[in-house]
Amino acid sequence: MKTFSMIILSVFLGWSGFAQTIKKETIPLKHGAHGGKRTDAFMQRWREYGLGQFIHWGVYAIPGGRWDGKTYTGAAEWIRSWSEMPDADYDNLYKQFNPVNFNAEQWAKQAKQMGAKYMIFTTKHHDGFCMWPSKYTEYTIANTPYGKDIVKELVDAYTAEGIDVYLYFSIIDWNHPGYYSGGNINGSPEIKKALREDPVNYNPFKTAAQREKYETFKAFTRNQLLELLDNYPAIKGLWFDGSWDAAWCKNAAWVDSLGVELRAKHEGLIIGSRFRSDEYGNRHTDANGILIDDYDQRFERNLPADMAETGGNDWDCVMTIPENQWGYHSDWSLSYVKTPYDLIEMAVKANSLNGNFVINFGPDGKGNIRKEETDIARKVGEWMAVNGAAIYGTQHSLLEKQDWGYATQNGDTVYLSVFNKPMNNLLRVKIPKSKTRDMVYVIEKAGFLPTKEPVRINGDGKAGSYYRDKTGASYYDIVLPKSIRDATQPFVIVIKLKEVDKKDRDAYQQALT
Ligand code: JFZ
Repeated sequence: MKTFSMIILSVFLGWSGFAQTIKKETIPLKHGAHGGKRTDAFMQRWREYGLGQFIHWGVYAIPGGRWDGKTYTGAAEWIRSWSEMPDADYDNLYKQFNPVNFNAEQWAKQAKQMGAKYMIFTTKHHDGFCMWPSKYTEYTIANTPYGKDIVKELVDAYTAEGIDVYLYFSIIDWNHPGYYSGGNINGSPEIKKALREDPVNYNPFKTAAQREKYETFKAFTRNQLLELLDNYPAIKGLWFDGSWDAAWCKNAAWVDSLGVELRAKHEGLIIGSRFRSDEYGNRHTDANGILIDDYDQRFERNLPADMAETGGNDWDCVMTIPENQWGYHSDWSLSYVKTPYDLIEMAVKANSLNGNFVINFGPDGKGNIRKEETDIARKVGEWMAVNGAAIYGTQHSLLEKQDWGYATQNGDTVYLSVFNKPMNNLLRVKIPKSKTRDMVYVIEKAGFLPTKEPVRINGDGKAGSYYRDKTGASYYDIVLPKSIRDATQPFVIVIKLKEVDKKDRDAYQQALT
């Protein structure tokens, strides 16, 4: 086996204050990452979203995880692959798709109230059914009793509410005759190894006919993507799925050129790491460990533990409300259903690690958003309306993760989102030493975000107000205001940091009283 020798370099990233290990570019790649982190305004806007909404909607919403009196316990949008449901039954569902209660404006208003800044919509999931009237197949919304262009309705309604729209597009298509699955390269070490060792001669196809037909699928996929960009110029990006397939990875050169074409057609287009692999089948990061495309999409239903795990890259986390249901499932008793505060905590954690957090909704076959999701949207939105400053536009803080919750930062303002309130109502906050010699951080101001009331620091800056440890970090005890002592929900304390000369610190602390 050919082994890739790599030199591991420890690179210190000053801007975020953590050490990241990246692999030095030693393997020549034609289709690896192209260029570094984007700095344009489109990507800057993406970074500031903080919170988004995902919507999985398609004909799978009609069975809603149940067929012929039996319940499918897998993800509802995968029901076609369930042996209990005949393919022909599934493939005829679209003839009944008539979501009479669908109201795009209402969905968009709800998303806005929840605080979502972007929305990702499933234009086509693995089943191949198109929620827009694609010219390239009959299997679309145009041939349902509903008939109208759902993608257009949603793009218009969300854009009108100021919410950016991204289009989810599956490159697995169980409906197209040319589609071929070469197997999941993540799930199969043999495939992964074969592609890695001899990418030129590796052949995922069993017959020449399959290989030829796959060319029609590639042309179809390209046509559909160009069509989406033509039809919906207001969208900001494409959210790909299904790219773990060996046939797709084998076509890395073609996929790469398709990406170039899509970007040239649509200014600022944002594409995540789930679109293409390098020529050796490496996904998300290439053989040199560098992120492929604009942001890391590997954190699905899963948050990174710390900044090191993010590699310093842009990333998003898409999250289901039940354990693993994206499309509508009529029975949510099958798994734990997250509460609004579970989701808020994940959103804050994601933002504290420089990621965006996206909550998934699965409307039913009639176009209703279920009551549980509506309640969650409302409660998340109520929290965001008061505490959103802790999320929108914030970044990884120079304050480390602490027992009570997470810190996020915007300039010299630090938001302390408290999920574990200390029993004694003193919030002990650790503030690291300044990186500048002879300088230290002090808390210039502290307040309670919901009511804007200032909060006291224990000891009023006299003895006992803070202490230092061996690393030079300072610890402050913030006295939680009376109004929050019986809190039943997470809350935010906001502090303003000031960097002062060490010798001025004691004087400064006293002045604070
Ligand atoms: C995929 C889909 O199969 C699923 O139906 C849903 O649309 C989701 C958003 O994406 O599922 C995945 C994709 C990637 C991983 C797991 C499930 N992954 O990387 O672990």
